[in-house]
Amino acid sequence: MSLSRRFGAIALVSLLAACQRAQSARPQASGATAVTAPADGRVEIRVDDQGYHPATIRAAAGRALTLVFRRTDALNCGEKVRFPSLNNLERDLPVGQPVEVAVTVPASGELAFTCGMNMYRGSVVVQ
Ligand SMILES: [Cu+2]
Repeated sequence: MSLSRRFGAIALVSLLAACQRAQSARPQASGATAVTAPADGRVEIRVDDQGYHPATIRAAAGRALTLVFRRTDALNCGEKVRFPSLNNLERDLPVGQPVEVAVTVPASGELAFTCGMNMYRGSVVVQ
């Protein structure tokens, strides 16, 4: 195994460990992290080793929202955010740099987003 491949493997293992810590630390019922989208449609979402804050955004069907993801540190596996129902739309989240994703609230149900490994989860939920 080459040196760079070995470093890659170590990085992957530490990312998986971060994901698993986040899962085990997550409270069973976390209604506290839900917000209603503000009038201007901009929703700031912090990404840390516990996942997305808020993890649930309530908004009216058909509204245009701007989700502004800000990853607080490199010690978590939130380096990518992905929207499975938007044809797997994916954005990199550099640490400390806000990344805006424009979305439209679906007609019903929810618009889910996850980290690259599908372990951090959040969603925009129709009000
Ligand atoms: Cu992950």
